[in-house]
Amino acid sequence: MKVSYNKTVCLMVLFIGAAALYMYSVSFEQNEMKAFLGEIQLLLKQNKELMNELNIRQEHSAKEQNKEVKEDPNMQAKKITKKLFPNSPLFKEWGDELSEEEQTEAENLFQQYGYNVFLSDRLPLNRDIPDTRDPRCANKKYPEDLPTLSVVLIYLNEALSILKRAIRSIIDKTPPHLLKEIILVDDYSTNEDLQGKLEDYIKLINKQRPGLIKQVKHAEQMGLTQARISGWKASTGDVVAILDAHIEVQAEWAQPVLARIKEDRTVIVSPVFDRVNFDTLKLVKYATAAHAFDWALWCMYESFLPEWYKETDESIPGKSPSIMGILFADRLFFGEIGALDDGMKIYGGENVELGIRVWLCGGSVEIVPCTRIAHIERAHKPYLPDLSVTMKRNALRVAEVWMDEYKTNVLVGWSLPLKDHGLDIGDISERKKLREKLQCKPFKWYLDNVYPQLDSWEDLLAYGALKNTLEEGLCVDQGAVPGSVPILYGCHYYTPQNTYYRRNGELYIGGIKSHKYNSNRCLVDNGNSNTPALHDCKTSKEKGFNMLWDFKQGQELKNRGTKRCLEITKHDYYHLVIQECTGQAWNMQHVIHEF
Ligand SMILES: [Mn+2]
Repeated sequence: MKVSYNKTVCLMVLFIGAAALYMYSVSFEQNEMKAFLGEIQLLLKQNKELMNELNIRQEHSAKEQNKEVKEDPNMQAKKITKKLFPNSPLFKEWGDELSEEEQTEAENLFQQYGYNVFLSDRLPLNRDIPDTRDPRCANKKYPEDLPTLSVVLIYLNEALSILKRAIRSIIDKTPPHLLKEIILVDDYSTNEDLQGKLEDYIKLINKQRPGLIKQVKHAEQMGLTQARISGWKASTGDVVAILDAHIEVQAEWAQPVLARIKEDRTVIVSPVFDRVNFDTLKLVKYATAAHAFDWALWCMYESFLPEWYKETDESIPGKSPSIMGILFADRLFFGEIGALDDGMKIYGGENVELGIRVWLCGGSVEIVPCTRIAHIERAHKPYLPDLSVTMKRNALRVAEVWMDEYKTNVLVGWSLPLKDHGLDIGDISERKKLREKLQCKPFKWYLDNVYPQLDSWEDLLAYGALKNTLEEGLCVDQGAVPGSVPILYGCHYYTPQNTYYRRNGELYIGGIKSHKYNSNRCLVDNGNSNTPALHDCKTSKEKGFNMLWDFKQGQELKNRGTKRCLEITKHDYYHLVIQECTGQAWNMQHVIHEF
């Protein structure tokens, strides 16, 4: 089809060319005419030759197509293979050419591990990955006599090829005199691959480098924090790196961190991660940023403080409020400041606890950009289907030990009641003793000096559902999104019905942001209609909207500017309105400070 289309185009060009030449030639003298006719003949002859060639090509092409059909039934079968798992994230951008059997195998492995084991098994252990470092990193010179490094790899049911690739990259990319040992911490894996076949690989390496790989095996699943602690306890190097096992390290990854910790043993360091896609296993470069958290203590990326940006050199270390999880520390200093909180369960919060503790108790946290580690972001984690359960509990533990008067913010962040939240946070007496012993600073110092981007919520008076005393089964709700009209709705107490009242008179509906640089949505009286409105608070302030409310628990909710009230009226059913005050009363669910 494609060939015959090309042929048609070619013929048209030749025809027009020949005709134009002919028309042109008639105005010439006869003798000259002859010469031109000769040229036309030549042109036509060439045209004929071209035609022949095109015919030959077309035939050849047809033969080729037939050949494909006849001689490679397999290939044709693949082209029409249907996607067996059209909804699986694994096959969104990968796996088009797989047979049905291969698709099933790949999908089963993906379900088991959360990343593409089928592909990993087919890639070389020492595969090349792009060097994502700032160009200045390659030119840096480091001292020869750096501290030695113990690398701890934590895993639970990791795929064998992924674990082997992590080990391979560490051995290949660390100067032998600096790499003291690699400690594999198995948090009670059950997959068979990690038994015999892994042992064989370890033997092979230890034959070349006696004692390099050590193993710590848990007899029951102890969770991420315990696994990290047991790996650290087993280590003997000057510096310990506690890593996930689904990683590959970049060139010269160890020297920048070792040099930094040699300069200052009280610095806990995180590398910069790059993302390895769980499906294609391709590397995506991540920007260098600080690590931090919101008031629910979920980790997130954060900008550095302005000083770091003034240097305009992305290869220099930057101070960070917290770490995401992977860490490097002076082995002994890590013990002196209390390692990790062993009362943490399963997953989450332990990294934030470490960050806050190190800052408050005599150390600091840094990101070292020339140390980069490629890390697979799994589609699902092996520990628990819903991590928020342990995350919430661990976060409350951090709040109780470290956050002083700001601990209520963690409850607000999780929309929990101030009293009787009903969660067992375990015994925190040892951690409180540690805080005493190390004479750590108050949490306010951390907010003021280390993480000023976090909104301290100091003036937050109340939060939770907002109900009118006339009808307590209905709650104020942010209404349709996108949209800017709050409504009354049957109480369900999820985020759309979370309201917040601040001492300055702002009233938010539909959630509160943890950071000063983010904006909430404020209740506004536009002054002329009865319909209440929700607008971005920063914009409302700039535009001078009526966004401040006088409110006392159990009393009216009155706009300071218009002197009108938020009330409810009944036509068939209750509606949320702003009108002349008739003395209706409101209650907000949880009161932080009496108001
Ligand atoms: Mn990980």
